[in-house]
Amino acid sequence: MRLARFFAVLGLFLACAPAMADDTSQLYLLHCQSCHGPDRLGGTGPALLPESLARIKRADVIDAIRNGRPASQMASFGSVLDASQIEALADYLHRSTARPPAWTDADIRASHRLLAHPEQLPATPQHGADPLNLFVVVEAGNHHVVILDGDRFEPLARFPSHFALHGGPKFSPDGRYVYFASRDGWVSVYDLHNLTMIAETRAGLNTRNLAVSSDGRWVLVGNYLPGGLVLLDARDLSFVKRIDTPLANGAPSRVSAVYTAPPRQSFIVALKDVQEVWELSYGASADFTPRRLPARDFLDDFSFTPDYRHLLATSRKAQGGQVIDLDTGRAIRDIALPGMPHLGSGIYWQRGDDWVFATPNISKGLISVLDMRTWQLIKEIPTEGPGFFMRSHRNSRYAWTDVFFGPNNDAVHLIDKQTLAVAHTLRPMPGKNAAHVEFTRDGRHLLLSVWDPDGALIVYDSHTLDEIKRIPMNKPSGKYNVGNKIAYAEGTSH
Ligand code: DHE
Repeated sequence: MRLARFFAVLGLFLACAPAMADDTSQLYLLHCQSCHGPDRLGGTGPALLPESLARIKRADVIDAIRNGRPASQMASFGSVLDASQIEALADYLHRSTARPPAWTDADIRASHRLLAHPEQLPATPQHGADPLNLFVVVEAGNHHVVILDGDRFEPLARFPSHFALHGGPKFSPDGRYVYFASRDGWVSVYDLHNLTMIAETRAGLNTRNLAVSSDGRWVLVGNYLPGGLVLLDARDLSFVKRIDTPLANGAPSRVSAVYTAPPRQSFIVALKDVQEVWELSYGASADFTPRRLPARDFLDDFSFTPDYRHLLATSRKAQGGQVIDLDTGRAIRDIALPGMPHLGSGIYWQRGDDWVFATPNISKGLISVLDMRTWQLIKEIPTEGPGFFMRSHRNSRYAWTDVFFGPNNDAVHLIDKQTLAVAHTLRPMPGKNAAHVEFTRDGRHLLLSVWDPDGALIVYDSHTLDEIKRIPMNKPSGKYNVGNKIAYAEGTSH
């Protein structure tokens, strides 16, 4: 009798008490683990670790649990869980796991999926469009990728991507294959000739980006969790080896980003937690032993001169940037850059007889323009707010840059490349964030993203600035023209 009363009271307590840690882990196991994995490392759904959710607001996590996510398998739990349970789950997901998450070589190997055999597929394009004028468009709002014919601006294919692609997709030297990295650690390779996925591998739990060697043989992946580098075979993404980074605070240093430097036949690596820049040769003696260049700071955002002799680098922690001679390994110049320049989105162009490099700034409303001979700052162009991306083309009179942050984030500025003044400000969809541009291969047209759930990809004539077409999309983010990318064309990202 006493026992029965005890359980009745306990039941009442459990029903009334706000969800507590143990209850919450049980809720997770009951409702979430079948898709997101028992250790929250991901499964059919993305990983739910603090590192994976760092960029997602608590309110958005609560909304996703309560209402589900449209166009995904994420169901709504609003009718199953009450408000306090949903909030407790959101907090639980932002807490570290009991055991530090691990992702071993065996895990990488086991994750590998070969979905098609390229040697059994036609070796020529099967879609009837110009293979060098295709666009790869990331539709971030619903984690999809669209392949667009860059002459007719018609989609040729649309397929789901892994959770939160980040960094530009990278291409094989002939433009046949495109490689994607998701923040969730998945790397995929897609055959643009046959519009089909070839393979995928999970290289880590939290990944920054990838680079493809200019000989098309290797894919190098930079990871935050676990830190370090993972080398894959570019043909089928099979695991080649892990390249450990130095220990920092007891764990391998996180990798901020990896890049390929074609004239040097090497990968360049930005390390988040140690003051070094690494160069890994993939040339004749491709043993991937790092050449370790000591740096004066933690450098985590890079750009390069066209010949890849010089590296431009900034630290998110310190102000300014520096130019490093990659041959000698020495910093040759400090650059006076205020705020938080986003060098990775910087571009260069010819101005008169000189070449200039311009970079947007994530924390200040300005574009910094540098003379590439002297590395002097020659102009700060005021904008309507901090920006993220910049683009141009050899045949375009303007450099396009967005206002990504703040109340004016619906504006894009067109900077005259010779006068360095804002020549036009467009508001393609007033009130909606306009960001990221990419030109067609010949530079006659450009595609602009309206980064909104009810957004669009807008095609402009780059000379008249007339709108040619509007393709509705859910948060289209980056888009990448195959021809411009494989030629490392002036004005686009590398
Ligand atoms: Fe990016 C490229 C770093 C946040 C969208 N981003 C890059 C690159 C770096 C970088 C180093 C170049 C690598 C490459 O292309 O392979 N990004 C960072 C950050 O450090 C930062 C500020 C914070 C973070 O936690 O990652 C950051 N980036 C964002 C975003 O919030 C954006 C807007 C949305 C998102 O997807 O997360 C974003 N980053 C992009 C895109 C590119 C990119 C679309 C490729 C641009 C291109 O044109 O090539």
